[in-house]
Amino acid sequence: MTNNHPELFQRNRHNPILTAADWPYPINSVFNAAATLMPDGTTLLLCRAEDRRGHSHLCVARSVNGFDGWQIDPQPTMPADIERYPEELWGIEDPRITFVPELNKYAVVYTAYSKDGPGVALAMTEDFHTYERIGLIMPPEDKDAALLPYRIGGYWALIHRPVGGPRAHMWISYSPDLRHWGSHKLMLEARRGAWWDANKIGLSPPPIETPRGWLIIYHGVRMTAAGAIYRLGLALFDLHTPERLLKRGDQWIFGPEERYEQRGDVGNVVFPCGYTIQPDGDTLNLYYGAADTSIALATGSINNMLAWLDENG
Ligand code: BMA
Repeated sequence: MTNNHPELFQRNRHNPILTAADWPYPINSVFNAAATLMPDGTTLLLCRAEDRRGHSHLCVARSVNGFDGWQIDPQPTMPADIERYPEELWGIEDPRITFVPELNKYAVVYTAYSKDGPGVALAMTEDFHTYERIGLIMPPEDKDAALLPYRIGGYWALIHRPVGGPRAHMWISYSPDLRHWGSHKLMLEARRGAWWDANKIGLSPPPIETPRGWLIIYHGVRMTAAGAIYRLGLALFDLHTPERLLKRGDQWIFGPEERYEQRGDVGNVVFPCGYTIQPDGDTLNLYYGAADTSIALATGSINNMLAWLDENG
């Protein structure tokens, strides 16, 4: 099938916008960053930085315009806390930020890499300086998780991607207190066979709330003889019953095309963990890890994504 639509995302001409060379201390790579707009309009990225042991920690970078002039914390903002949280033994990765108005705090959901595999951990913060860990909320193997910003029917909701068998799907679970999780529901299944999103999918950035539903950008992993290709697709879910799928796109909408996406520690990977929305309420800045090596930015329109789903869903 040909691309009979204009591209939904435009890459920033400064891409990649952050690399290890920008870092104030030695690291191997920086990628898969969570994002949020602070009350003063500053863009905050909570970046996954990987050291030369291969272990990751999180580090804050701030920018007034969201693409350059980054102020990077002089040391790791959130290192793994192995003493108190042994499940963080091999580092912490791939954060997603959700601002939670009821608590007036940001929820940071991240991957804790334990010796039994990756699990989902949660920490709360007000300022991105100090973090109050809640600990592991989904045991291994589970990752690609984000919290919804408010309770649904009285319960907090977490989207995540457990791995139980040969295929890995997106699930949603509910909690009265952010600590105890249940009412697990299958949300979106990986397809089979030749599909771009066969066998393994996962949530990319946190869901985007729109009047028509939760718009979800998810990644699909296509295994080929030359390795995996990580690409992005769209799906829309009911606002009040988020496990209810309304529309799913058949084609991927964004994939590795530029050199910095195709080459790096893990080539052919675009992996967004965060976005910000510009003051017009429609323009989305999508921050993505490129080839597990650097951070890049692409910009799109929420309305155009919804219109694309109407035509291609
Ligand atoms: C996935 C993720 C990411 C990474 C990607 C490609 O499993 O957990 O951390 O960007 O693999 O290596």
